[in-house]
Formats: sequence, C-alpha cells, structure tokens
Amino acid sequence: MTDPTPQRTVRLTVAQAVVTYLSRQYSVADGHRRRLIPAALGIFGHGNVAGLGQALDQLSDELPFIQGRNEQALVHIATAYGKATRRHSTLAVTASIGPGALNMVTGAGLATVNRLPVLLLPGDTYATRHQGPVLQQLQHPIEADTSVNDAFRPVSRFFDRITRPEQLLTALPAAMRALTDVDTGAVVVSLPQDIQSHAYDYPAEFFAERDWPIRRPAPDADEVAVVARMLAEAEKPLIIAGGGVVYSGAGEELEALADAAGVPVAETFAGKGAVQRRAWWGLGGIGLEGTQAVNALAREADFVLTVGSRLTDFATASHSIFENPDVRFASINVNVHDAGRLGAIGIVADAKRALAALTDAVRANGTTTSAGWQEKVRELDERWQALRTAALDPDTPFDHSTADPDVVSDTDAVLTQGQLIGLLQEHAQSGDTIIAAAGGPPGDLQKVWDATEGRFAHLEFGFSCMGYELPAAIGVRLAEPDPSKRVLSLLGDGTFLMAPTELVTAAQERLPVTIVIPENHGYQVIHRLQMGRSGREFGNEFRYRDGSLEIGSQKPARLEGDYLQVDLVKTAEGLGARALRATTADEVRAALADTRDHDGPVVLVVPVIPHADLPGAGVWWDVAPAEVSEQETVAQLRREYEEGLASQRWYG
Ligand SMILES: Cc1ncc(C[n+]2csc(CCOP(=O)(O)OP(=O)(O)O)c2C)c(N)n1
Ligand SMILES: [Mg+2]
Repeated sequence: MTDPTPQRTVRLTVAQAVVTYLSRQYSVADGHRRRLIPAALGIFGHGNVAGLGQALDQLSDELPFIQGRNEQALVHIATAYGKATRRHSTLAVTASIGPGALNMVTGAGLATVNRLPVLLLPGDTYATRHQGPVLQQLQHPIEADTSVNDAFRPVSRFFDRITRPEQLLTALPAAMRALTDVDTGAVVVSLPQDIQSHAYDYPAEFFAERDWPIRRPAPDADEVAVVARMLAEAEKPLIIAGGGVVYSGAGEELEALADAAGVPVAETFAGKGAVQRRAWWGLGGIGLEGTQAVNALAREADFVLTVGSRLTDFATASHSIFENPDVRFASINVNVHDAGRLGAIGIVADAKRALAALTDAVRANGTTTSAGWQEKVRELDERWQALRTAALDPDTPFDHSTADPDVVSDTDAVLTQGQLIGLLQEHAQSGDTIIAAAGGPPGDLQKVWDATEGRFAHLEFGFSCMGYELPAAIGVRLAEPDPSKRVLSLLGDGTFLMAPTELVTAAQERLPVTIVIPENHGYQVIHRLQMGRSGREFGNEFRYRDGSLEIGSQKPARLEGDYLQVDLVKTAEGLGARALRATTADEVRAALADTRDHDGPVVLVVPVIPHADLPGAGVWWDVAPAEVSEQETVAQLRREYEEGLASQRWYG
C-alpha cells in the first residue's frame, strides 16, 4: 500500500474560484463546442465589489465584464443571449445584496417561465453573522436564515447559497447541469458577501476544462408508433410548433413531416419562425394573436400534434379553440409534464429526433391528408393573406372612418402600427432579427410578421415582460456580432418609458441595435382589453389630469386631459442613441435605410394611430369582467363573457 498522492490544490477566494471555474465550462451541441458562459454582466455594490468585483477584474481576460445600468435589464440581456444561441450558451449576471439582488428577480422569472438559461450571482448577507444587520439586510423576525435572496427560489430552476467555500465543489457543477438541461431556467448561486472573499485550497482538477453535452433524448419507438397511427387515422390534422422546435433546431424535420403528411403547421409565439421554408402548409400564428386561417382550421381539426410547446391560454384561446367534439391530441416534448397538456398522448423526446422518427413512420404508412383538407387550408390562407396585405400596406392611407374619431384627431400620426410593421417587413433582410415582448408589438408580429427565410422573430411571450425588449436587443447583438445582420426591437412608448436606460450600455459598447417605438400615447393594448371588459377608458392612455389631484377630495380630477407631451427622441438622444422621428411611410423608409449601418444604438420614434388595430383573431379569451357593477357597460360585457365561457372545454 502506498500513501495516496495528495491532491494538488489551488488557493483562491470563493469569487476567484467561481470566475475561474466559469471560464473553463463548455457546452457541446451537435458536435459544436462553445463557451457556456463567455462573459459576465453586473453592477457592483458593497455586497459584491470586494469579492466578485475583485475576481472579475483579476480574471477579465478569461471572463470579460460588461457594466450595466439596471440589474433586471442585465438579466434580460443574458437571457436573450441564451435564446439567440438556442440555449447553447448564456451569460452570468452579478449584483450586490438587497435591492441589487432583488432587481434580478423579475428577470429570473422571465428566464424560468421561458425555459431559457441564465446564471445569476447575487451577493447575500453575511454568512458568518459576526455582525448584523448589515446595510440592506432584511431582518426576518422569526426566520433568521432567510434573506431577500430567498425570493429567487420560486422563480428559479436551481438555487443554492454558498455558506462555506468548499460548497462550490458541488454547487457549481450542479448549476452547470441545470443550465444545460433541456428544462433549464434561471440558475442562482447566492454568494454571501463575506464568503466571496474567503480563501480555500480547491482541488486543481476542479478548474480543468469541462464539457456539458446538450442532450437529445431519443424517442421511444412505441410512442412514435401510437402517434403515427393517430395521424394516419386523422382527417383534419394540424401541427402546432412551439419554442422547442426552434431550440432543438428541428425546423427541417418539421418541414419534412408537414410535406410528407400534408399537414398544416401553426406556430406559437416561441415557435414563430419554426417554419423557414415558404410552403402551402406553413400558416403562422395560432390563438389570441393568430391568423384567422389558422384559427378556423383549429376549430375544425380532429387531430392536433403539438411539438415543443407548453400551450398557454394564448395558443388555446383559454381552452376554447378546438371545437371539434372528436378532437384528439398528441405531442412531442422533452418535458413529460408539457407532453401531457390537453390530455395529449406524448412522445417524450427531443423534437428533432422525434419528428424524424415520426416522418419515417408517416412515409412507411403512406399517410397523407385528403385533397379536401389541403384545399381548405389553401383557401383560408389565401383569404387571410389578402387581409394581411391590405393591413400592412403603408402606401394606402388609413381609412379614418374605421377608427374612433375623437382619439385619432388629436395625434399627428398617419400610419397604423400594422403599416409600420409593413415597412419593417419591407426592410428586413435574411439574418436580421426582430424582437418584441409586451404591449401590442408581440401580438401584431405574431399575427403578420413573415419570419421565413431567415427573418428571425424573437418573441418573448412566456412572461411578456415590459422592459425585456431593449436589453434583449443587446443580448441578441452580443450573440450575433455581424453588423450586416440588423437587430431591431419593436416596443411601445409605455415600455420604452419603463426601461430606456440600457441604451447607455448599448452606446458604451458601441452595439448596433435599432429600437423602433410606435408612439400611441398609452398602454394601448391594455386599453383595448379594458374596452372589451369594462367598456371605459381608465388609467391606460397617457393623458394629463384634467384638473388638480386633490387626494382625499370628493371628486378628484381624472386622467382625461390632452395627451402627455413626452419627447422620446430627446430622451433617447440624452441616453446616447442616434434618435429620429419619422411620421410618413417614406420618412420611415429613409430612416431605416440611413441608420442600417450605424454602429451604435438607433431609436426611431414613429407616431401611430391609436386604436387602429390589425384584423382580429376571432377567438375568445378568459379575462372576466366584474360580476356586479354600477356601470351599465360592464353588465353587458359580462353577459357576452359568459357566452364565451360556455365555449371553454376540458380536453383531458
Ligand atoms: C413589467 C410589466 N408590467 C405590466 C405589464 C402589463 N402590460 C402588458 S402590455 C402593457 C402596455 C404596454 O404599453 P406600450 O408599451 O405603450 O405598448 P402598447 O400597448 O401601446 O402597444 C402593460 C401595462 C407587463 N406586461 N409587464
Ligand atoms: Mg403605447
């Protein structure tokens, strides 16, 4: 027996160990190896400056640091980077303790809901507790080990708090595993401020390069056979493609199945652009912001195959869209819970592999849809395309008789948001990305954007978080540095006012991104919903108070005056962007062309006619008006809602 050779160790602080470790991690997907976490973003405070701040400075060659303005926005940047790399890579974000850490919680929620990887490294209060409360510490009266960072737990896929240096040895590999898992999300490694600076003798091998394969779970042959049989028996099948198709890179396999079986394909928000080839069966969005063609087909379908989607209420019209009493559901999903939505028979596997196996079975069985179903698909889509083309045409003046005259008259807008999208569509080249998340833009893009042939649509609609869009443009740009591929975010005036500040970061890093703001003076998508559920404007348009606000007075004045005067161009200029205002179609064309090669952030403000909406999707949504009210409009809307409620079904 010889004595075991003592393990070689390296003495590092916890923070230095974290940064060193992160700089040595790789993901491997389909044979392609890349850094799993190539950079870190952050804002320092006393909770991380001496620990992680020192380590990031010392190791800045290995893990470059990007300074930001708002921690939530930094999480969005990192998450958008994760989405743009199809979850093969992400960024780390560090924040101080207390408010800096908590600012990241919303971002964590967005990442986890959308199953996008992001690594969060918040500082935390003293683990040693020699002293306390430290600055910004929550003093919980009866749970002494609780800190504000416990708020991350419900919105994360992985959470750990490092109270001893050696815990990193198990915590960091577990964190990497969660980041590269098919069921990923926000991964939080909470780092008490004192522990960040503690030194420890770590095994040298801990810092060896390590590969994390992105798995493609194989389909079970029996499950494939069952779903293939269901498809063969169907007369009116429909496929719904979700984000899983995009993340799995399964577009070609999806197209092959649609071709082979002659099945129309609809897309969810996350699945937008899953179909890249133009074909008769590629139809676009389903549900609340879907096309009228897809929704008509969904109503009739007797078999629905969902691939890589959670099927939220926006896709299923709150469980009301599938009206055929004999409709049956099947699915392909890596997540067993999602695979079972709507009582579906699931193939629990990677989308690419499962679609390929299903296509083989379809070819072997000679499964194909009837000429009648295919004809119906073509007819409905043609009718929709005519409506779409008319709504997007920027050169035919908007017919004002179709809009509310009071509202239209007091803006200088000549374009509708649909016409603005028509102009963006005209400008979009293969390789460009358009981003949207909240307000009218994501729904409108979902409905009318042509995302085929490389005109990527990056729609975040799992959390639909106002404030994601602008940072997301930075994240997508970091993932796609080629400046000839334009990265453009379409976001409302309300959203811009909520979080414009990361423009400074885009200017600091000279990142070419274009932010297009349809200026419609309000939270207009919510106003639209409000009109349908309570029948009156209240608190959504950006209007001056028509009198003084006397809190406590009998009848305080309401927000019913003129539109607010807010200069978005000056705001954007002040934050370091090249900013322009364009009102007519030709001005928008010129502005897009002139700024396409600008090597920093561009903000284009375009007044759009409020309440001039795209053609409706024609489906119901479960948002309940008040059951009792003193307002007459509400009672009528409640009755209409209850009629809709009767269309809601339990599918299994
Ligand atoms: C952080 C956040 N707060 C609130 C909401 C609810 N919400 C959804 S859309 C919207 C209005 C957005 O206004 P704007 O950006 O101007 O777009 P518009 O509706 O006018 O198209 C609001 C308040 C949200 N999605 N996210
Ligand atoms: Mg708005």
